[in-house]
This record gives sequence, structure tokens and C-alpha cells, in this order.
Amino acid sequence: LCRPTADGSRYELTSATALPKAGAFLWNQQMMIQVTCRGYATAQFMQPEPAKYMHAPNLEARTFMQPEQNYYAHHPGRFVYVKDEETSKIFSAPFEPVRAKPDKFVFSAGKSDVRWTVENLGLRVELTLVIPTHDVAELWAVSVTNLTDKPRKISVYPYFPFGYMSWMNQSGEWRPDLCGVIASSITPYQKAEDYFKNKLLKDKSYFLCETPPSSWEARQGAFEGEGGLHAPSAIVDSEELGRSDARYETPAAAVQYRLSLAPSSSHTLRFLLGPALDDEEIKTMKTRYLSKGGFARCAASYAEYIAKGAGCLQISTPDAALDNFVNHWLPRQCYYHGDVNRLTTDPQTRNYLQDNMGMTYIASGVTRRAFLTALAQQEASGAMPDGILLAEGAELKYINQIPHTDHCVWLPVTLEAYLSETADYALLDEKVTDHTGTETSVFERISRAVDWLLSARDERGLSYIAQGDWCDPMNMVGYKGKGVSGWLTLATGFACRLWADVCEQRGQPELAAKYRAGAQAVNDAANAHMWHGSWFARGITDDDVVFGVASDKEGKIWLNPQTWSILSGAASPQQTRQMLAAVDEHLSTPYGTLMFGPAYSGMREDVGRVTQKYPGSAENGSVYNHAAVFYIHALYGIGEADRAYEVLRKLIPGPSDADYVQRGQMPVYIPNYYRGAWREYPRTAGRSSQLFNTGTVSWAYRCFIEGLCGLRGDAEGLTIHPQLPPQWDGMKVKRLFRGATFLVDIRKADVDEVIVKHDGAILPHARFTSIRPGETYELSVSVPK
Ligand code: CEZ
Repeated sequence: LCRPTADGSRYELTSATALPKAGAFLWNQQMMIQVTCRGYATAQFMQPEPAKYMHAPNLEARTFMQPEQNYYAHHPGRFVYVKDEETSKIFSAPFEPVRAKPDKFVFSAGKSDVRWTVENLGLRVELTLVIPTHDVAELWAVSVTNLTDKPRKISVYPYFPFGYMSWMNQSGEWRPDLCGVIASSITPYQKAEDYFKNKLLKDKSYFLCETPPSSWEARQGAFEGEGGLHAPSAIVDSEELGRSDARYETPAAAVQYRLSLAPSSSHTLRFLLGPALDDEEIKTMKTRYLSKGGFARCAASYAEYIAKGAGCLQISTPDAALDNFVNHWLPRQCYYHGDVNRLTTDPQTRNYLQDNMGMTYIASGVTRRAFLTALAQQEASGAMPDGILLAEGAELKYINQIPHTDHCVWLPVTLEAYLSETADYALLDEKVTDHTGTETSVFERISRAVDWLLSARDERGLSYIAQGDWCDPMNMVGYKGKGVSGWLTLATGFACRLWADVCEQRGQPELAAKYRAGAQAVNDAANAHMWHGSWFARGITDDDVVFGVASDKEGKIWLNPQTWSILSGAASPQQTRQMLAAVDEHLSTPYGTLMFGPAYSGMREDVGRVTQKYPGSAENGSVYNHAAVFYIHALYGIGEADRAYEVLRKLIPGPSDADYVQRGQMPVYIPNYYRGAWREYPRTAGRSSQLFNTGTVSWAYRCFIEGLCGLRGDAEGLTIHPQLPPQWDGMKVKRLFRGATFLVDIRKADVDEVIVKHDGAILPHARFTSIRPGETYELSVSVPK
């Protein structure tokens, strides 16, 4: 059903129906497109706020990327109809809208392109999608091959619906001068002041043809006719498309090529799709891209851009599917997050910092700049804002208008990864100027952020939650100003602990002592008020009700407080044993570890909106991978290698067909969640959200590097402490680190502790120092059985 290509660089899906929502995505700093194997697409571009050039057939609410998107007959997509002119039979590639059963179907997700091969009616259609590195456009190549030994007469009709562009003004027409269908619109608005902003929006969408077609149609209604998209009248009832235009009607680009194909011969067509301000821009794009050479140059340049995200780790383990994911797809997804910040102009502060943490392993200069950017927006109180503004004129939108209290936590937490990887302690002395003109060092600013965390606590020493913490929709625990978060209390402990280490490292023992004392105080408070029986509670509401405890029927046990009590040091070894057993019992599922359980079946007004999400979806008790990966990180930290690996492996779909079908996703990214509620709703349990925006990936990469492979940096070197799962005898690792290459051969052996040999000599403390950039070091590592 689903397999990598021989060199491992692509993943192929051989059914259009088994995983109907499975897809792939491409991005650059200006745009992003997610396409499903069946041909539906969701694309957006930045101007500077996210906008669409292909619309739904009805007016869409502006919102962020959604999980479990629904696709429907008129969903925006990229389709190619084919008609055999002798028999009048039709099909469409990749699969929608006709849904004719193909003789062969291959959806092939590449790192820098997406391809399909579809065979039907003795014809092969090959589609390739590439995008530019710096511009907003889609480059589509369509090849048709006659697979029979007879000459064929066929019509090929690319059909790219623009959708409902605007209720104020929309139209579409064939433009012979540009050789394409151009749709024009006015982004709807009502405030006079918006006119001046909107007049520079790219309100045209173009579909250009390299080769002039035999005919065209620019009006969606005329194309579809009474036949519907499954059998459009313009194709089924007529020889040629009707050449009409759309005048305040829904525009679409349909073009027809009447081809005669000799046996075994092929014909290739190229098309360019995108948004534009005006004709000038369309002409420029056409000249730049719409030719064989233009396509080839674009593909090469985009592949080069993607290759910059190759990361720092190549593994070879007994699990080939795991290797493929870690070597090819995980760094790519980290790179996406770190390079384009999910294509928002105001990423949530916690997302911005964690996405940039992943970039540490790919291009650490980007991470460094992100710390400086974020800290320049720190508030005078030391608090961090809910979102970091990245574009001029950008505003805090959606969730960033809701006060969350955890943002400061992520500074020391993500900085730890950055410093381990780079040892760039000089960053701490950089001066950062905020909007008031105050100049303060990075070190001082993060100290103030940690101080703020310590101050934002109640008389019991527990952290206020306001309208949310890491869990965005937990908005009603503390909206009256009193409720506290068990997780945030423990996360504050972890932040203090990490920050104390940095102070120590800088030779500031008094400060280190202060933050150690801070960590102790919050950990004590958590133990006094949150530990109930066998695990830590999730919080205490405005009305003083403790929740996330054994007596709760729903939301009984939450993963994050357990995880972070390990990280903060609040949990004793005895407590840890009890918690891990409870997590195994209540939260472990075949598709990963639940964020909490059982899911809420309805609104709990003292917890909030999270309880209103569908049980088992998103934050309401799914396998929310971001929470699962924190858990994995904590488990590696305490040497729980077996448990850690078990949870880690479940982040990735496959490799059995049954698992692919249940999750519905290819192993080319980690989604933000898999459905939970597996006792209540086994039919949907495990189903992927298909949403590739997730804080999971930076942590997952970190867990592979520092946890599984155990190759973690410190101020002067690299420590080596692999934690292999029980079923493996060994693994090989190539790790790029501070400019050097480490080739590490890890084997289980009869040893009591990790033994590392280099050039025949045993390294003291399984640690490599005096690393010289450009060198390659071969290490052989023995780990206890
Ligand atoms: O948003 C994510 C946030 O981007 O949810 C995580 C949070 O830590 C991330 O920062 C957990 O709550 O209902 C909501 O508002 C949701 O919380 C979503 O916004 C959720 C989306 O799935 C993001 O893509």
C-alpha cells in the first residue's frame, strides 16, 4: 500500500481509496500547498497575511490551518480529465472528480515535488507539481502516454477551479495574449481604511498554458453543466469546450487539448498557476517559469532549498521504516517549521521558540536570531507576549488575543537544546533592545522571564493559568483570576532548574542558588497540592476544585503534569514508578499515549473549551503528539529507554498496512494528533489529523539525537550515551556536530556501562572533546545489554 522508493527519497501510495485523505505538502517562505492523493489541494500565500488564490465554492471563514479537513465534491483541487474521443469514455487524474477505478495508481510524495502516475483506458497520465523557491506559483507538468498498440484520439482537460473569490466582484476570461485563463476579484471589505491596504492585494489568479489549447472554458457553471463534476456536460455532451467567460459568476480554468497519440507515444503539457496583482506580474511569472527550461531550473533550485534542511543525523537501525522517516522526513518537517514559522505573521510564542529549537539541528543561526527577535518583544514585567510579531504591521490574532501564562517557560527550555548543540554561550551576552529602547542582555532578559514565572503564583506557590497554558483551549480553569495550573507549576520548576544550570555554567553561583531554591519551592508546592494518590493533578479551578485526579470520571489523568514532574525534579523515584504505571494503564494506546483520559463527553465549565472538542479529537483526549513527545523526552532523561522507544515509534504511521489504513496517513510527517477515545470509539481511534503544523517535530528530532542515539553536546564536547530499545542489537549513526562528522557504530555487549573507543583507545566518561571542524571521527560504542 505504502512504501519508500529504492533510494528512500520518496514515499509511494498505490491506492487512491485506502487512505483517501493522505497527502503531501510543499512550502517556501511565501506559500504552502497541501495536496491529497486524490487531487484536492489547500494552498495559501503570504501578502503578508495568509491568503488564498484558489477558493472554496462558498465564502470561507478566515482561520488557521485546520485538522481533519473535509474534502467535498467542489473542494479546490487540481484535476485533469481525459476523454477517449472514440469511445467517449472519461476518467480523471489523479482520481477526483470522476473517481473512475484506475488500472494503476501511484501517488508519490517527494521531498521537493509531488507526482502521480495514473493508468486508465490504456493511457498513462503523469502529473508533477513543483513550486518555486522564492515566488508564489504552482508548476504543473502533465504527460499523457498511449499504452496501447493502436493510435488514439483523446482530449485532455486540465480543470483548475478558482472557486468563489468574492461577493463584491469576481470574473474569469480566456486571455489569448497571456495564453491562459485569468480570474479577477476584489477581496471583500467594508471599512474605508481597508481600501488602502487591500488595493495592493493579489486579487487575480492565473492559469497559464505553455501550449495553446484547442479550446477553453472560464465559467465553472458552464463547464459542469447538468452533468456535475463527475461527468461535466462540457466534456460529456460536447466535442469542444464552450469558450465562455465568467461575469460575476464562479470562475474556473478548464482547457482542452485534442491529441492524436501514436502507439507508445507521449505528449507533455506545462501549466503555471498562481496569484498576481496585475498583468505585468503574470507576464513576468510566465517568462520566468513557463517553459521546459524554466520548469527544470525551478525544480533544481527548489530541491536545493529543501536539501538545506537535511539535518544532522542519519541512522541505520534494524527498523528500515524508522530510518527512512528519521533520515528523510523528520528534518524536512523541522525545517518547514523553523524556516517559515507555519506561515503566520504572529506565531504563538511557545510555537515560535519550539519550532526554532528544531532549527538548531539544521541551521542554528536561525535559532539564534529567533531568540533575539522574541526577546526584543518581552514585556517590561519580564512576561513574554502571547505571539511574536514577524512582519511589519502584523497584529496578534486569534488565539494570541487570549491570555496564556506559560510563554516564559519556553525560553530556558528551548535554549537548553540550542546551547547543547552549539555551545554558543556568547548569545547570553548579546544586547537586546525592546520597543521602549531599553537595552538588556539575553541573560538578563531570560532571568527576568524566569523571575516572572516565579512571581505569577498564588499564596500556595502554584502558577496562575489565566485563560490557558500550553493547552490553548483550557480557557476556563482560571479566567476569574484564581485558578492554577499543575502543569505550569511543574514547568516553572523545570525552567528554574535549567536556568540554574546556565547560571552555574556562567560562574554565577548565587543566582544558580536562587533559581535552585525557586525550583525547590514550586516543586514543594506541586507536591503539597497536586499529588493525589498515584499522580499529579492537572490544576485547581477558580472555585478551588482539583481536577485531573482519580475521582474524576473524565479527564482523570493528564500526561503533561506527570512528564514535567520528572523534568522538574518534583517526582521522587517512587512517585515516578507510580505515575508511569498509571500512564501505562490509563493512557497507553496502540497509536500512542493519550494527552489525558478519559476524554470529556461534554462541557465542563470550570475547565473550558477543551472539553467541548469532540471526544478523542485534538486536545480532548487524543494522542496529542506534542504531549507524547514531551513524555518521551522525559523518559530518555531518566533512562526509561524501552518505554521511551515504544512511545516514540508510535509517533510515525506504519509500517503495517493495517496501521496505515487506520491512521490514514503516509509516514512523510508527524501530524499534531491521532484520534484517541479508543475504548469509546475504536473505529476512529488512531486517525490522523493530517495537520503537519505541530510542535512535536523539534522534540522528536531532539529525542532521536539526544535520547535514542544519545549524542548530546555540552560546553566542550559530545557525550555518548545511546539508549537502544531491547529488541535491537545495535545501530549505526552519522551525526554532524559542530562542523565535524561522527560515524558511530553502536553495539550491545557484555559491559556494565557505555564504553566508547576512538582510534583503539577508550574515551574517559564516554565523552569526546577537542572536536575539530571538518574532521571525521569514527567511534565504536558498546552499550550494556
Ligand atoms: O493549537 C496548538 C497550539 O498551536 O495547540 C497546542 C498548543 O500548545 C500550541 O501552541 C495545545 O493546545 O483550540 C485551539 O485553539 C487549539 O489549541 C489549536 O489552536 C491548536 C491547533 O491544533 C494548532 O494547529
